[in-house]
Amino acid sequence: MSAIVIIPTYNERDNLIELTERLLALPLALDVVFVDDSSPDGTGKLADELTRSHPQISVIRREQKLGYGSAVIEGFRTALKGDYAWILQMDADLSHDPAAIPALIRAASDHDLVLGSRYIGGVRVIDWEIGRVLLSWMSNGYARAVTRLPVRDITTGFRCFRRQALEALNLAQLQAAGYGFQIEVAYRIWRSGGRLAEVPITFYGRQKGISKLSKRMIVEAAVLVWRLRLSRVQGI
Ligand SMILES: Nc1nc2c(ncn2[C@@H]2O[C@H](COP(=O)(O)OP(=O)(O)O)[C@@H](O)[C@H]2O)c(=O)[nH]1
Ligand SMILES: [Mg+2]
Repeated sequence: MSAIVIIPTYNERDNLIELTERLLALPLALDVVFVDDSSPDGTGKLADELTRSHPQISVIRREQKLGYGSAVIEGFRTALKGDYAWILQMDADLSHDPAAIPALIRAASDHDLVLGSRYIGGVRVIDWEIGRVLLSWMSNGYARAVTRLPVRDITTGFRCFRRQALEALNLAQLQAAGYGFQIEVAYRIWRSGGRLAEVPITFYGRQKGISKLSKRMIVEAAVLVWRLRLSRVQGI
């Protein structure tokens, strides 16, 4: 059974080749879909070039910067048109090491959503200033306390879904962007009885390019967790 990896990109040209090499070197059959929002640095064009030599790769090129969450949703919709048993999500900036993918897929054989977790069994974040690690770690504690989601890393963007879990999600209903998007998806799957697992990963701070997720998204996520807790999730 096969797997596909969804990778949203915005100005990731300097990371794309190494990421692709590492993905294609894995000892498993994997398709890859980049979702690019017309990156000014030409990421989309480079991704198109990669598709010519690698049939496993495809690219969705969107005309405007519609945001991280919307890019991942677009990837989900595309993935569900294929017959993939597992659908993965990861960042393009080499923060997520493709070498962890086999472990994520293994855990997804008996779970609906597997989180690549920086915060189980310690804290594994390399090359982030201590303030950012603390903010992320404390945000996770806060989100866990409010939502009761029983996981240590709710905001991780390195994940593997069992196909059925994504099929059951009402993608049109997802509202949050940025970090809130990760929380909302995990919450809906959990609230509808989905089984969650965490697999330890090491997270590497980006070396090339700049972060696109903003402080505003942290505030948005902080409010979202209350909305999720207080709402009765109807459907998922
Ligand atoms: N298509 C698309 N990708 C985005 C957008 N914003 C961020 N990304 C990608 O989403 C991933 C995570 O963003 P990043 O800037 O690394 O956020 P951070 O790790 O929280 O600092 C990266 O692969 C980005 O290129 C967007 O608006 N559109
Ligand atoms: Mg990043």
